[in-house]
Amino acid sequence: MLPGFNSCNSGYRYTLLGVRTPTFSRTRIGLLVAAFVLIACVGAAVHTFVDFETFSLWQVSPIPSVHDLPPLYAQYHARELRLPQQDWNRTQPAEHEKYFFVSGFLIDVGWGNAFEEHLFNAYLAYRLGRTLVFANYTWRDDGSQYTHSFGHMIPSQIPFTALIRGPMVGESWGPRYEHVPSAVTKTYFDHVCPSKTELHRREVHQNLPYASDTEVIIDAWSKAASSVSDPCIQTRKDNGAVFTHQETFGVPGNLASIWTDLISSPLLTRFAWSSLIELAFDTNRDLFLPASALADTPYLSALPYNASSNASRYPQIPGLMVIHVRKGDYGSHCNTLASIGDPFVSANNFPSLPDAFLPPGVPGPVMPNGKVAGNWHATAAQRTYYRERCYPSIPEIVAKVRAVRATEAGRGIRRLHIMTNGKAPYIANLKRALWDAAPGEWDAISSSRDLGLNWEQKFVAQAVDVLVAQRAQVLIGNGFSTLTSNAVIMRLANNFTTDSIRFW
Ligand SMILES: *[C@@H]1O[C@H](CO)[C@@H](O)[C@H](O)[C@H]1NC(C)=O
Ligand SMILES: *[C@@H]1O[C@H](CO)[C@@H](O)[C@H](O)[C@H]1NC(C)=O
Ligand SMILES: *[C@@H]1O[C@H](CO)[C@@H](O)[C@H](O)[C@H]1NC(C)=O
Ligand SMILES: *[C@@H]1O[C@H](CO)[C@@H](O)[C@H](O)[C@H]1NC(C)=O
Ligand SMILES: CC(=O)N[C@H]1CO[C@H](CO)[C@@H](O)[C@@H]1O
Repeated sequence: MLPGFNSCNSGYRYTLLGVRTPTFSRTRIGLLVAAFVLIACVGAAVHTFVDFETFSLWQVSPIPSVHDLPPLYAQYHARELRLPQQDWNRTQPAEHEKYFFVSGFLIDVGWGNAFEEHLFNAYLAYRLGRTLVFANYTWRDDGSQYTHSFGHMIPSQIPFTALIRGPMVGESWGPRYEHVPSAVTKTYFDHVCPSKTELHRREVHQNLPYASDTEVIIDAWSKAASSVSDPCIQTRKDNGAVFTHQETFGVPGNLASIWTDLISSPLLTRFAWSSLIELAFDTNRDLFLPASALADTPYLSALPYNASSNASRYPQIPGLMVIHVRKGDYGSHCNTLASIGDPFVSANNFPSLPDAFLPPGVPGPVMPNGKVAGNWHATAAQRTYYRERCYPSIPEIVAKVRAVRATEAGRGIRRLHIMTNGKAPYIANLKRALWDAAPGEWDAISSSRDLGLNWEQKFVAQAVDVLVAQRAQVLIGNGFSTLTSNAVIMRLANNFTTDSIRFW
């Protein structure tokens, strides 16, 4: 048992409006934690929720005095530097080694955007036949340890391995992919590649039509990279990201050409969440799993990583519905989306999914920012439609939950988890409305704010919600949110049925 873990669970649970699940069985978790996970849960009685979505508004109550500063995840950074594919004795790449680093990756964005971009950069490196170079999940890249965001201190950089495992962060690509090199850290890349050849996105894309298909973009990078003999390639930082919202993720149809290959690649078949994230799931799992399943379900954090990644590791949780309720900035953000005519993002706009986004009077899928669709001036009816789909009211949420429960995919739903950046009084009202609309039909209704999280987990809490969302029997997501779309990607990659993926 890791010292301190037990004691920080006592009196730990927030007042859960109507959660009737007993909180036994948490105490064993400490035994199961991988050794490198630091349990830093002193002070968990002060419950904070860190919202890492784009345009986020911090929901956090004052930082407890036992933690003057945010966590720095030092043991994860150290472990990344020890990845065995990095031979620090080298002063230059070995004969066969060729690296690729997207230097202009997005910073200061929510986890949904950061994960999405990293997945696609990893796929690009794979298609180029080059070793992926990965940096940190970065809020600020000026060498600082901490940064202020919406009045709160957060880590400036979080190692990706504090959130995820798999080939995206240096694990092996596994059987049949022995030829694919394992990713390395940016620190190692700088070590073996003191000088690099920079590719300019503007040049690589200059002959491509705006918002080209993803396969076309990859092809252009492939040609550009193969014309360089230098094993050390990075993109030019001031040219920004390779894959952007405007040209790729926000353009309906643009992911179709690579989709089948992407989801069957080890990037997703060997994907896993970090032990830290899985431990947070385990700690709170009595909110999500049916009570009858608790005894026979192994803790995620106890499963060896490479014995069961993806589909087998993260099976559907029967009886659980997850809904993603974006509040805060979305009040105005949804108006902006209506003004510019943005569509659902990424996998959320796949035509195979129910609840397609089709504003009245628009002949086909909405294209981003009017750039593809031509001039866009939202009508009053279209603005209303955007509001309903992007920022539903409590009665609209309750009605949608009820309607989805009545479908075949919603049969047997007894628990609801609300992933949200909403404030406590709002969540209390929403929970009350959901209970009142279906007396006796719920066993539990929980929210992001109800999760018991240790100090390191609080700053990566959105990933915990994605893990829950990807496993729910039914998900009702926000079609404009990349956090939702990442859960959708995982569900589709793991062969969950499309009728279990719904949107407001
Ligand atoms: C690197 O060099 C050190 C010191 O010469 C040696 O002990 C170590 O085995 C070397 N490591 C590798 C991976 O070659
Ligand atoms: C990632 O963070 C660690 C710890 O702060 C730092 O040493 C490293 O340089 C960072 N990597 C990059 C690419 O900035
Ligand atoms: C799992 O990891 C072990 C040790 O790292 C390795 O020997 C084994 O081949 C791996 N199995 C798979 C399926 O990747
Ligand atoms: C996906 O699920 C369908 C049934 O829903 C099944 O027929 C198919 O074999 C599954 N595919 C994989 C790769 O598991
Ligand atoms: C390691 C592992 O569990 N891989 C599995 C990932 O999921 C696919 C099916 O979606 C399986 O075929 C793999 O065995």
